[in-house]
Amino acid sequence: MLKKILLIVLMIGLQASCSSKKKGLPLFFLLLGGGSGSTASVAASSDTLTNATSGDSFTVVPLDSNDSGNGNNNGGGNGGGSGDGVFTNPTGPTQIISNIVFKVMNDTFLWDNTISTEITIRVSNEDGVLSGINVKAAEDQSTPGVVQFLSQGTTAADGLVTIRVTVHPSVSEIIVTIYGINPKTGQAQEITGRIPIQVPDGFLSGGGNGGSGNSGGGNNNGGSGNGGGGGTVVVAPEIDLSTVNFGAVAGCLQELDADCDGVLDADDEFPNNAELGWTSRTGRHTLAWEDYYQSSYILNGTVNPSNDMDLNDHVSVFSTEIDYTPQGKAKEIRGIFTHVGKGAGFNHDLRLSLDVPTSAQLSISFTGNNGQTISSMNCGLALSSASNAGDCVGGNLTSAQLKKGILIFPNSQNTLYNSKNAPNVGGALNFVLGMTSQFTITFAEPINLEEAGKNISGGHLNYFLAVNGTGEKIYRPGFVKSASEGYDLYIDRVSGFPFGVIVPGVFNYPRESTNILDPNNQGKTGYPAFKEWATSKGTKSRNWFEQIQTTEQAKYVIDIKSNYLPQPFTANLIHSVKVYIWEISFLLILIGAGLGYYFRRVLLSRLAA
Ligand SMILES: [Ca+2]
Ligand SMILES: [Ca+2]
Ligand SMILES: [Ca+2]
Repeated sequence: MLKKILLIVLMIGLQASCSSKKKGLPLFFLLLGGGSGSTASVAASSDTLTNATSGDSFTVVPLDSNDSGNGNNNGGGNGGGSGDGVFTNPTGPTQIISNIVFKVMNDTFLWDNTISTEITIRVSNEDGVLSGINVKAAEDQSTPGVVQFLSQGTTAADGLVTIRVTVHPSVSEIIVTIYGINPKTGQAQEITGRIPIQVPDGFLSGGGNGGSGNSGGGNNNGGSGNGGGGGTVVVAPEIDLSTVNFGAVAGCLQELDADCDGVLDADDEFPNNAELGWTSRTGRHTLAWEDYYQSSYILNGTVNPSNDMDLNDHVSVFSTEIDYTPQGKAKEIRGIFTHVGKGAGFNHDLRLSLDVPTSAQLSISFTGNNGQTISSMNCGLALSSASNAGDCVGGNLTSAQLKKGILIFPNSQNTLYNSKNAPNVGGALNFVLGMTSQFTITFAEPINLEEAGKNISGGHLNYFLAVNGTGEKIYRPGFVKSASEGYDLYIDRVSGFPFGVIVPGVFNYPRESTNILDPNNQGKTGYPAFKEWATSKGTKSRNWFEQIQTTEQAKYVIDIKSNYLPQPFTANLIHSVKVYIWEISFLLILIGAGLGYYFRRVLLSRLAA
């Protein structure tokens, strides 16, 4: 029962940190020590950096001592081999030496205000590498004081495991925990430590931190004195963990892992289903597009005269959830999208492309802004050349059809009831809520979604906009590169402008024909730090959308938040919590932190018992 309470509290915490608030200072802002408009990126603490470089990152935490050796800890990893029988000789404590090196992640992928990186860990003991070791990644920075499970993996025959994590940009450190047994004493214990995933720009003496080269474009001293804000670099730590007197927990400790799938009950969202381990949730975000692409202008290095960079041509509020197997493969994707903006003359279809080697069952339904299910969706497409199996009705889609694109919203004129929600500066907003689309994609076989940057960039899936009039398909940064030169085709090479962005929470997007970049520094943008974010390729001013706007700046954006949030369409999935109860969430978070600690100790003592 405690676990249920804890899960709910954790989800509230997640929601609070991912969503925009109706009032008050956003939590994200508090985390950044903000309030004054600071836009500095977040780096790991100096203690964590020092410990990582000196090899002192990890410590052994003995679990409660009334252990009995537990009988079943034979085998499992070369080290544990002769485990039992040694209990009578409780000699040495577990010792650890950690050696950490950092690989700089490709900075092209720092878009969308989400940090996505990987942690590789190799575990060995005095007898050689250890396979079958459960390695878990968690974080406690997105909601202070609450430890949130992220992902886990199991070391393979070579002692290696790689865990991909996707976190809020306020998260600069990951808690890595491995469970095992001291074969000398039979005592259960964990080895745990904090590992940096964001380090100060220039921290790595060997250089290599890409970034740099703010692509000229003339005067790029982004407006309104955002004091300095040295950037951070996202790193992928590689950890060599050498231990003495540490071995794998062999077999299944069913008291701790009811379905024996290797995901401990404390982290298992499907504790009685060995096929599934956990669910990752994006929380509420906004997906906003610029629809006038015309690649030829960009290739020629000439500013595109028709691209007004107002990022309001197609806007939807959404959240997604992905169920993972205990091996970290995706089994099911659920999404809910509500159309809110169409500051465009063109019409568009919004699609999701999945590059996977399996088929999937798609179910999809639509709801009107009157709350009624739309029994027969008008499936007149904006771009008929992009039409695909399953459009508007669902069904079984082959691998090739999944790659061609699942239709989330047909024809944007229809899904926003012929409205735009995009007045010019000074114009009145007569807000009309668009239709809501809800879908479930269940893969025939669980798949590795994160493989080779195919399906996820910046922590989000590969959505694209199909545009009538130009016949173009527009992608977010991170997915499509020039074959010859390797640059990202959906980042304007002149200005650094991305053609699609995902912003945490509900985004008050620019008014019609208001250039969010404000290229001539005329102060005609609601987001003066956007330019620094774009020209630094996302390494600086990651919270450009959270700045407190002056009255003058607010004239250039559309107040979608206060129109959208009271609506019943919250773009939250079933497991999430509505945003307007966030006011009570601080209290619950405090309670949750206490309960979480208590519950964890109970579990750990049961492991040892
Ligand atoms: Ca389990
Ligand atoms: Ca399970
Ligand atoms: Ca527009």
